Amino acid sequence: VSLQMMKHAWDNYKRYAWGLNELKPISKQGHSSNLFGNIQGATIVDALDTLYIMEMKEEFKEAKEWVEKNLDFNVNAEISVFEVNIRFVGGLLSAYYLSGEEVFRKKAVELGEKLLPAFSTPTGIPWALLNIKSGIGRNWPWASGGSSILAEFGTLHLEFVHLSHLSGNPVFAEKVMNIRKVLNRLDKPEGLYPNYLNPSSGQWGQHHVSIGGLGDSFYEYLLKAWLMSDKTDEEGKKMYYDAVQAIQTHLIRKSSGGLTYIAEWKGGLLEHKMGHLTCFAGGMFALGADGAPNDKTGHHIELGAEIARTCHESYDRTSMKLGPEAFRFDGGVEAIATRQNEKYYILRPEVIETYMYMWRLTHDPKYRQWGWEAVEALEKHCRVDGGYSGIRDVYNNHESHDDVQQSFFLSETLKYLYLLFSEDDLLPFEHWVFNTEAHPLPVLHKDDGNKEENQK
Ligand code: DMJ
Repeated sequence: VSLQMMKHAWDNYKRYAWGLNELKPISKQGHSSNLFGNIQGATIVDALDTLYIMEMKEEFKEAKEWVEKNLDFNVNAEISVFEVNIRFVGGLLSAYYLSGEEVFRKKAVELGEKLLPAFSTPTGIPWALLNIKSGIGRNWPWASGGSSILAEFGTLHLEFVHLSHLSGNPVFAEKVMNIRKVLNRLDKPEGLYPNYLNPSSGQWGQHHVSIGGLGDSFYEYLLKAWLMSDKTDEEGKKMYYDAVQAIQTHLIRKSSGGLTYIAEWKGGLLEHKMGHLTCFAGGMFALGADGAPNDKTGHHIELGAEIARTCHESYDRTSMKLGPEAFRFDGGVEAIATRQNEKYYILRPEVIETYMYMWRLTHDPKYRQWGWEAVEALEKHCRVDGGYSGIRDVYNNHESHDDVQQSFFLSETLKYLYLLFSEDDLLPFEHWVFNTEAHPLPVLHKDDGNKEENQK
């Protein structure tokens, strides 16, 4: 089924928005997001590995030809360093590792080089935004006193380690190792990492902590850096399990109805709200269970299972059976959005992502059932003639479509669905780690280096 869904999403993108970043499936035209500046083709690059994995060979070939002929980074564009890294660099790296086609490696390294000027700050903590022609960077005007964002500068590690590996140039890995160094020098309030860090002063901005937006994939990349290093990156491992310990103590709560959730922390006070984005953490806890210190493996799996259940409830308590952007545990509600501007669903993957990890790690059939419920809801409410669209209010009985087919729907949501219903030996966790945009990157096995040494 996810294959049919991918075909529908791809064919319509191709028909109405080929070469542009994303598709507007209702108005049947291109959608350009300013996150990628003038860089074009986000959907193509994000979808490459999904096409490959689903064995959509013709489509993969067309996509590859587009990359060869048209993907151009010599543009005057201000881009989001984070978004371009996770979608474009990540997408190109996976396409290279899966297909072995040199063009993807070349483009990934070329783009990585374009991103390097973002690190020219007094601390080496990169800017959020970068003009890839002039090399001038800056931060989001709304971010606490000129701060960089934890989830943005903390979500470069996996890709940059691979860029060094593939190019032979250590500079990429050095840049991300320095980010760790800066973080390790700082005092952390209650062991937590605030979402904001000023790249000039090296001091935290506002003490807001989140495992959802602005924080999320920083934690994910600590764990995955350790896994991707074949469990040799002890620093990443320690930072991950220490952070999870603090998250458990200060952020994780149980509602009176028995639902475990992860709250947000603002200068010591809890906001009892959980974002759709936060739902990825169920899968993360389960993935990290194996290495948990002090015999806590079972506990981490259980935590993952509880988060999965809570996020499933957030879907089940809507009329469309698709989850809202954020749901609350206060004012007499549990796992329900109370504010109008938190009721939308934009084809995000995190809940299905967690089902996929929970399925692989426990084989409890309920995760496939829950995934199937999501498929039915997507088909019923998000599928339109011209592709798939987000929904403005999942509690309404009538769809109001937002008219955007997000590129992560093809790279993540459909890929995780496909994996949920595949055998475990398709991209097995011992050999592959998924970047935060669901692009698989190979584990760098300890003996790989030796093999290369021997070949030289
Ligand atoms: C994706 O770009 C990535 O999953 C990112 O980590 C969070 N936001 C979107 C999907 O919701």
